[in-house]
Amino acid sequence: DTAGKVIKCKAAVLWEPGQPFKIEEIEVAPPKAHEVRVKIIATGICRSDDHVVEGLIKDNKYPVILGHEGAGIVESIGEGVTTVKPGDKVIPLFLPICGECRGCVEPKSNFCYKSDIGRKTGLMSDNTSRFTCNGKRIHHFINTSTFTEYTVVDEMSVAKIHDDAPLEKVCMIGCGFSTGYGSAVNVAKVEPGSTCAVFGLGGIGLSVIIGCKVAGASKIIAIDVNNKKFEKAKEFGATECVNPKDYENPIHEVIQKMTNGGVHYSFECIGNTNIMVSALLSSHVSCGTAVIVGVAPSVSTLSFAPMLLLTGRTIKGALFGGFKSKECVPQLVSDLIAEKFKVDGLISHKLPFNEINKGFEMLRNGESIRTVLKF
Ligand code: PAD
Ligand code: ZN
Repeated sequence: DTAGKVIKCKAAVLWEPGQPFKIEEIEVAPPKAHEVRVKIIATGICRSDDHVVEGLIKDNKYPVILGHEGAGIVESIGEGVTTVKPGDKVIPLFLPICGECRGCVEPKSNFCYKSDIGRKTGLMSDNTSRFTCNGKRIHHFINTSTFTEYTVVDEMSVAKIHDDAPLEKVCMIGCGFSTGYGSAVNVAKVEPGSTCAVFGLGGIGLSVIIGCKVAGASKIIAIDVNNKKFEKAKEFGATECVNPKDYENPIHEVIQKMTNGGVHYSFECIGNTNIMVSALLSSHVSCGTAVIVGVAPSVSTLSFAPMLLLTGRTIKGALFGGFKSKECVPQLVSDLIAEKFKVDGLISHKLPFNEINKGFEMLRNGESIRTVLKF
């Protein structure tokens, strides 16, 4: 029994930006009050992790254990924890739900003020870390840290899921699937018969396509500079695929022409501010909505003529597809078990955890959609 004791285990530590991950033996302290220690069984690799490796997220703390798309089993719980117990299958939540802040009490908001996304402390909510390596403190990452055999999360950052959940698949619900799918069904609120354009066909963009299709869109235009992504996009429901490199005109002109005046809904799933403006320009002049999903470098800004909005366009964005995580994740998992949607096609590769650097290499060179690391 490991409850109450320090656990020594393997983790992928990022000592500083621009470096490969190093598999290290770390110590994981027991959970304090209102905290949960989780044995991670599987974790996906998301581009947001890579943004931190590249140093694009200003003020992120290093050394750090990244990873936020995981699934696992509760090993032990701290005092006062009531929503999970040892042995439960769980998904860590990079966007917590404290249930009390202004973000949580607003029915239309899913952004909890206790999230570490804006604050970037790299710590638990009591401002300390549960990880050490060779006597050095290692930081947490956005309330999750799943690139480790064991992690500790605040109770507000973990959801109990169905006992039958296949953990190697449902980890996709921890980020990629929910973010993309929710961007279509919750944030844009795509309607039957509407037209959509999806920029960037990684795990996020493909999940947007799944959402657009479920919502009954009549046209789903998939856009990527890598032709290898088109086969999957069509499989998920794209009606047309466009590579901007095949055209001399700017991509928004191509989309405007293809749709006789712009799409109802466009989605930026890359993290490129130029493409964010392209997405806005691709939307219908007076009733189009552009949804920003990609995470741009934190020092960047958007610039476009206000007249683009005055004619009636909308630009909006959301984290985690607008889902209130702790309430919605268990339902999404149950829906997956009931085969209301599939995530299998999103997972292009599976690797043992210690090959994490290979997984990131495949993301960077465009070979993979999602790689799931197995412990
Ligand atoms: P990914 O790298 O797997 O996919 C991005 C795709 O964009 C790739 O297929 C690229 O080929 C393509 N691409 C790159 N440049 C261009 C271009 N100029 N024009 C067209 N296509 C291009 O990433 P992902 O799907 O894991 O993540 C996508 C973004 O979403 C990324 O910025 C990530 O940080 C962000 C994200 N946001 C949230 C959220 O809550 N809002 C959650 C998770 C990820
Ligand atoms: Zn992610």
